[in-house]
Amino acid sequence: MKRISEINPLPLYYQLKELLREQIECGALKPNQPVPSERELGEKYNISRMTARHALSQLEAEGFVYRKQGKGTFVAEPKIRQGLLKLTSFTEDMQSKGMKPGAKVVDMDVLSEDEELESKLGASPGEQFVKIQRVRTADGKPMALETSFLRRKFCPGIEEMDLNNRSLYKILEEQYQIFFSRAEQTLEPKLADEYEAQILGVDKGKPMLLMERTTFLEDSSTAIEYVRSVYRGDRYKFYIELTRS
Ligand code: 16G
Repeated sequence: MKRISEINPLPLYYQLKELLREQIECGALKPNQPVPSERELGEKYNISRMTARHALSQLEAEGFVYRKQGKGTFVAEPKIRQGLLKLTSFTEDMQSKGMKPGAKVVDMDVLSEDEELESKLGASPGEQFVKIQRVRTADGKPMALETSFLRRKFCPGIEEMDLNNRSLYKILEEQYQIFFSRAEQTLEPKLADEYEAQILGVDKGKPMLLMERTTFLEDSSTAIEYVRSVYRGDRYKFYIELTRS
């Protein structure tokens, strides 16, 4: 058994947190299995309950465990490991992982006279945009809040369609013959605001990942879609392969 040591210069709570994290990552502690209580951890590793509590709350903040009121602390499901190199849709991403994709429309609107969108999408002054905001789910659980803005002249009438539990990219391809070829995307951390927290079922202030994507047609220069997606930090990790040439 690995020990927690006073001689180790790392704080005790940190040593315990790392030890538990290793047990979770190697599968010794399985998803949805209870984590030993503060008292049990205190006795087992000869540390105070306060130290054990600190370690558990750090693990919770990093998305490795979750708490159930009055029931204790449990191991969280492993995060979804999402590659960043391919231009894929949420539906394709989830299906490739054997999960059932879902979408719930929470807002749909037609906008115009929006200078920010005009400049992000290289649109003409006064052009109309369709705003589609959806909560994306995997196996019924909320994962992300996606807010897409489409140039309406390329997909007129899309605002009348029922986009619940449907793939937007599939609709764009099949009904509007819009085939994307590339996208520019950024990724940055953010904290959940009240709205995102409530709609995604997390606490306000939890870490999230904000992705912004601009998606272009096959000619590579006509932008059609600008998206802001807020992913749950406790459910996602993004990866990218680097080569040294
Ligand atoms: C992805 C895209 C989003 C797109 C959506 C379509 C980001 C960062 N990326 O989530 O731009 O609108 O897929 O998915 O949000 P769908 O075809 O399943 O509706």
